[in-house]
Order: sequence, then structure tokens, then C-alpha cells
Amino acid sequence: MTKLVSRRKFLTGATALSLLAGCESRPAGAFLNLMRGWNERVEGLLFSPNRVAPELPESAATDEEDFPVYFISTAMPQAPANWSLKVGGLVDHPMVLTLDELHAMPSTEMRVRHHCVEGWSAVAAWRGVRLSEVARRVGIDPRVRYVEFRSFDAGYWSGWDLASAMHPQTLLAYGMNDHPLTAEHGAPLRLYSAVKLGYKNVKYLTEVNFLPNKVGGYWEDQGYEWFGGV
Ligand SMILES: Nc1nc2c(c(=O)[nH]1)N[C@H]1C(S)=C(S)[C@@H](COP(=O)(O)O)O[C@H]1N2
Ligand SMILES: [Mo]
Repeated sequence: MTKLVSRRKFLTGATALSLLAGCESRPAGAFLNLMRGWNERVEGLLFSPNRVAPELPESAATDEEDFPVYFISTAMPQAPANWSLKVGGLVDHPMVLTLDELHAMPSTEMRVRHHCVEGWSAVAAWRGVRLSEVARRVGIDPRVRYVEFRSFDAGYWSGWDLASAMHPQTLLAYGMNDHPLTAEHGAPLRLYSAVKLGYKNVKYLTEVNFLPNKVGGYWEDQGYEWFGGV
């Protein structure tokens, strides 16, 4: 816990710089871009796949009515009737997974704190399948370094580093606080990780692609820091 807190403090300044990059003037912009590249490299180095975020007791859970709801669509995103998850990219066996198939895989639950860059945080329990388990089933190519997550929410998406995606606390989540995910929080399936900031946790998933090249994201392309570690 102390480790997490101090690391968050350490990164705050650099994160603020990346956010400023959205309204940059030229010479400062070049400097900020340089800083952002540096910050991403440092974060990548600091990130340990073995560092686990603290799991919290039920008493720490936020009342669900008080858990903020974010989506970029103008109306609540609704899953298509024939929803399924496409898993592809540089993999041996691309798959199209139904919710039933995901339910049949080994499940994990974790109650952790959510951190949004807008300054709020909240606690919930999330249930789902480890992304590493899905990666094992599709068989990822050794050249894979990044993972792209896409959604049916007005094109919201995010690109991740492979190590964070394979972290044991990175789930394809279909449950929240002992009930199926609601439309508010990303039904039928969302990405949920204890080691990433809110905007990296793509709700309303449609696709997971394992890629050799780095890709951006909805907020990342507008100046939010790309790594987005907690
Ligand atoms: N598809 C989609 N996923 C998304 C977002 C979004 O707008 N659309 N917002 C992100 C942000 S900024 C946060 S803080 C969390 C919020 O998750 P919640 O609505 O379950 O609280 O979802 C993330 N994932
Ligand atoms: Mo957020």
C-alpha cells in the first residue's frame, strides 16, 4: 500500500505534464512530449508484473449508487443482441467468445479501488476471467508487445503494454459486486485492472487484439498519459 501511494505521488507531476500537452504551444510542446516519452519509459521500468494492488474488505466497498458512471456515448451504450468478443491479432487461434463461453472459464474476483484522473476514487468487487488465461488459449506470438481493446461505446478504445495486460489482476469482467455487470458499468463485458487508471479500463468490450506495435486510445490520443499506471 505504501509503495503504491508513494509511486502515485511520484508520478503526479509527470502526469500533469502529459495532460497539459493537450493545450500545448510549440516549443513547450516539444519539451512536454520529450517528458512524456521519458515518463512512459520510467513507468514501464517501475512496473512489476509481480506487484499486486491491495484487495479490500467488503466493508470498504462504495455504495453502488455512489460509484460514478462514465461513457462517451450520448445515451447509455446497449450491447447488440448477438454480442460476442473477438480475440485476434498476432495469435495462433483467433477466437470469437460468447458470454457463456467466458462464464465457463476459470473466474477470479477482486475488490479494489478505482482511480479516475478526474480526481475521484471508488471501491467495487469485479468478477471475470484473467486476460492472461484468454491469451494462453489463443496462443500469442512472441512478437506481441501491446494489446488493443475496442468497444461499442462511440469508438472508445485503449492500447496497453503487454505486461500490464498479463497482470494477474487484469480481468475481462462480467460481474460487479455479486451481480452481472449493468449497462452503467460496461455490460456485458469490460476490462478491469487493479493496476491501471480508470480511462484504461475499457467498458462495453467488442475486441481484444494482441499486436506487435504500440497503439493509442481515445483519451491517450488527446494527451492523457499512455501508460496510465496506478
Ligand atoms: N467504453 C468506455 N469505457 C470507459 C469509459 C468510456 O467513456 N467508455 N470511460 C473510462 C473512464 S475515464 C473511467 S473512470 C471508467 C469509469 O468506469 P465506470 O463508469 O464503471 O465508473 O471507465 C473507463 N472506460
Ligand atoms: Mo476516468
